[in-house]
Amino acid sequence: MAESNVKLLGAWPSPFVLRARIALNLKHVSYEFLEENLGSKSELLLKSNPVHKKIPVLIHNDKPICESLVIVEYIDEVWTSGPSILPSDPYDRATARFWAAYVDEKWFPSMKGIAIADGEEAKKAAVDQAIEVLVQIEEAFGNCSKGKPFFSGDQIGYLDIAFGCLLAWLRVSEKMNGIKLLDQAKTPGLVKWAERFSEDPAVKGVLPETDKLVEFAKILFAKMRGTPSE
Ligand SMILES: N[C@@H](CCC(=O)N[C@@H](CS)C(=O)NCC(=O)O)C(=O)O
Repeated sequence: MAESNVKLLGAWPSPFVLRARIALNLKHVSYEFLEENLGSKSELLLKSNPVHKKIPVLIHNDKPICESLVIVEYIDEVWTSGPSILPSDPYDRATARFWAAYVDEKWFPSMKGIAIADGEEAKKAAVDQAIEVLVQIEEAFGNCSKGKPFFSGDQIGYLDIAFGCLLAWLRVSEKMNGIKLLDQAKTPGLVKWAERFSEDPAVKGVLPETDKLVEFAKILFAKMRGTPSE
C-alpha cells in the first residue's frame, strides 16, 4: 500500500537507517527517503530528534519516532498486515531483544575497535575480540533459528534486521584489513545466513555495495583517527 505520510530521515551508509528501511520493505510500506548530511544536519532532523540529533528518524503522520530498534518495533505494530517482524511467542521475543541489545552493545563497538586500532598488535587484539563476539552470535543463531534459515525462522525478523544491518560494514572491515570475520570454521551458520540475508528481496536493494562503502569508510576512519585519508 502506498503511504504518502511516511518519511525516513537517513543516510545511505548508516547501518541503523538500514534497519528501518528493511522493516519498511518487509511490510511493503512505501516511504519518502530524505538523505541527511550529518555534517550539516537539517532543521527537520534537529526538530524531530532533539535529544540525540541522530538518524534514523521515521516520521509517520507528522510524528517522529527515533532509535532504530524502536522504529522497527513501531513499524511492526502499525503495519500489521505484512509479515510479523517480532516473534509472537513472548519468550522468543525477549530472546530476540536480548541479542539485539548484545549486537548494539558488543558487536557494533567491536567493529569500531578494529577500525580505530593503531598498529598490528592492537589490530590483532581487536580482531580476536570481535571474533569472540561473533562466535557468541553464531551460538545464538543456532538456538534462535532452530535449524531454519534465519534467526527468526523461515523469514527475516527482528534479530536478522538488528544484526544484518551491520553486514555491509563487516564486509568493509574484512576488505580493508585483509581479514576474515565470518568464516566456515568458527561461524559456519552465520556464513550461510549472511548469503541468504543479502539476497532477500527486502534487503537486496538497500544493502550498500561494499566497494562504495569502503571509499566512504576510508574518509570516515581517517577522521576518527585524526589522520588525513589516502
Ligand atoms: N542508537 C541509535 C544510533 C544511531 C546513530 O548512531 N546514527 C548515526 C549515523 S549511523 C548518527 O546519526 N550520527 C550523527 C551524530 O552522532 O551526530 C539507533 O539505533 O538509532
